[in-house]
Amino acid sequence: MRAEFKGSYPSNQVLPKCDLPEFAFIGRSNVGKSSLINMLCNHKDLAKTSSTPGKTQHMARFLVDGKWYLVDLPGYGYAKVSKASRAVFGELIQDYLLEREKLFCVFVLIDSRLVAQKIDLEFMAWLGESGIPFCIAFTKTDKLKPAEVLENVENYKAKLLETWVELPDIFITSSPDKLGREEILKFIEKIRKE
Ligand SMILES: Nc1nc2c(ncn2[C@@H]2O[C@H](COP(=O)(O)OP(=O)(O)OP(=O)(O)O)[C@@H](O)[C@H]2O)c(=O)[nH]1
Ligand SMILES: [Mg+2]
Repeated sequence: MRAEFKGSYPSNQVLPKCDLPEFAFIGRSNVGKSSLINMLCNHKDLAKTSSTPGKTQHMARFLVDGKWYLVDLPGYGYAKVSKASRAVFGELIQDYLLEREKLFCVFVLIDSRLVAQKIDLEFMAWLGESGIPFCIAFTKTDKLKPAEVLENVENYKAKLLETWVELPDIFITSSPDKLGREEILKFIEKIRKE
């Protein structure tokens, strides 16, 4: 697998049009989006990571094998939130998600250590209302015991089933342990070929 950085963009308006499939990574600041992209690409610092939340402010695109893109989006829930509903998840994020024609699937990243957070549930509800396909990747599972991961994921599913009829595809990941890499890459391959 060969991944190359293709550019960083401050708004959806300046993002070049493209005909290749895109897979975007999104979630609260510091949840591990950039780390997961690096892990998938087998690359230590392709996407910039940081222990300070809010590191990724622009969207960055990485071309994989010349055939498809991984998109690293800024985190939500960190920058001060405007009252205008349009700005809840950031203008850049909403413009991109609503307008991108070749967006095949959004990976919503959830910190496996936390109980379901309102902002994530609202974000997924918004994706559903907007007809944007998504799946969930639980991050940082290396920080928990296996039994705790299972318990938290089961609780999360139960929470989702309070409002959703069906569960999305779910991936259990750890960036340092490379957990979930094969599963996610297989999933992307499958969607690309559909
Ligand atoms: N132990 C562990 N730490 C992780 C994992 N994923 C990310 N981290 C750490 O969490 C911090 C944030 O990771 P990033 O990948 O920069 O998070 P992000 O979601 O891109 O953050 P923003 O760009 O600020 O929204 C860094 O210190 C990472 O090393 C993981 O799976 N396990
Ligand atoms: Mg980031």
